[in-house]
Amino acid sequence: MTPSSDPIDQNAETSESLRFSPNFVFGVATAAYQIEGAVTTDGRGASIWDTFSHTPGKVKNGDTGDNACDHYHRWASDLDLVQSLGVDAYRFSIAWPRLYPSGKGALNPKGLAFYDRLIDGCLERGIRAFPTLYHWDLPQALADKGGWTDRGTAEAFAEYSATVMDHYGDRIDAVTTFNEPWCSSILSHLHGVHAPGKKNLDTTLAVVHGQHLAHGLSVQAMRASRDTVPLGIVLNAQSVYPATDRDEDLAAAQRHETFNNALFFDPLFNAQYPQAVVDALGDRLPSGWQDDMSTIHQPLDYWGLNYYCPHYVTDADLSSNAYPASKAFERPSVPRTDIGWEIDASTMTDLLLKLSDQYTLPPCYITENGAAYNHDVVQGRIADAPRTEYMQQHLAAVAKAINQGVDIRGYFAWSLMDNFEWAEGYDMRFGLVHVDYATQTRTLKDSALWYQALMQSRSQ
Ligand code: IFM
Repeated sequence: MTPSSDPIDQNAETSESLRFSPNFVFGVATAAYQIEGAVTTDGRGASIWDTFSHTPGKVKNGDTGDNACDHYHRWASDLDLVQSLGVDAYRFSIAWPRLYPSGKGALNPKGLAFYDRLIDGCLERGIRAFPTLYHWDLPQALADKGGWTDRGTAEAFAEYSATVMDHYGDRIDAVTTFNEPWCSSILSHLHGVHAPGKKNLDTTLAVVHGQHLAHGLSVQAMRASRDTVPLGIVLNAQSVYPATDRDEDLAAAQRHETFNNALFFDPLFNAQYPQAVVDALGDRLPSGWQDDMSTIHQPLDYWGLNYYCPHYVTDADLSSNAYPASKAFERPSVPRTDIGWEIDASTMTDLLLKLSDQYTLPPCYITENGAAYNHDVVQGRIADAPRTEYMQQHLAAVAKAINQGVDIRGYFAWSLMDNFEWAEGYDMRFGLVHVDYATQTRTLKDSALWYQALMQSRSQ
């Protein structure tokens, strides 16, 4: 990726700090299981999310991704929508079980052909393609053999990565290995909220390590295939604050940050696990982890930040709880989106500044940002002013970070359209475009019209 080194047009007049340099990439984002549907079509294999969503009690209302937005069949008109917004790029994920129904071995030509259509469709519409390899849909066949705790899964992921680069590498603009590995390790193996719904610290640490290893092997495999496509990883780093200024809460916030952020940033960018984690949990990390550090630590062309809200935490007493012994603290009387996440855009600037101070990072893309608001369609219109306001505030926060020296090259709105919001099912709507799931009708919300106008204002 060779974006400008000056992402903000310093001379531009703007009242909202929303005028970015011409090279700044604006896009929209989605993920395969959240929109595609067609889960048994054309030879797609099952993933852990098929299994999980069909397990009673795991997803609200018993919702599944079986049909989702039926994007598998509607991809062309969905790309027309992306084009109509006037954005530069589309960030989507490739479903591993469409390419390799069993995770490895036989390649499924029909699955491969679907992403040919999608990528070529982007190119035909002048949209840059930013695929992600892993947005949580681990092939069930690999999960049955131990999933990310098994080194064979990391090796299979490298094989799949090489296939993607061999086959699509001439037509894509960047490849992200993992989307939010925190979710596919801690949220899903410690908190039990996402597939496969486990609650075990040892398993979690093995999964964290297995995914780091898979990322490193994937980067190596893709570079061996073609070394011209920019490669990166997307992290949902948390902006962590103590609930009070009590020493216990300050210490808990520090531990929380180490466990939820440094556990990812340190190995990826510094080839080590945080010393505090090694001290507290070293004997529970998979044996021989030290030998993988040089594979995990690969030079990257970019990193992506997915940002939504700050995290306030309080002490959970380390003497009787496992590290990091921190608990979420819900601040009363603060503005929140419909999913309950606190709104404070200044925390995004703070996080970007803090991380660029702590680590030597490659250029950053904001690979997701957006808000859940569940406005209804009223006479053909979705008046979602709070979403527009949220995005304006967060874009201004990005501009502020750039002005203070953080190298940020782009912003992707989450999400192009309403979709399957994981354990929340279809109740929570993050889209710029409203989806009526009964009819699959798409309607641009007011926020989409605002984003479209913002895109148009760039060329004036
Ligand atoms: O919908 C998710 C997405 O899949 C990953 N990042 C956060 C979004 C909102 O929860």
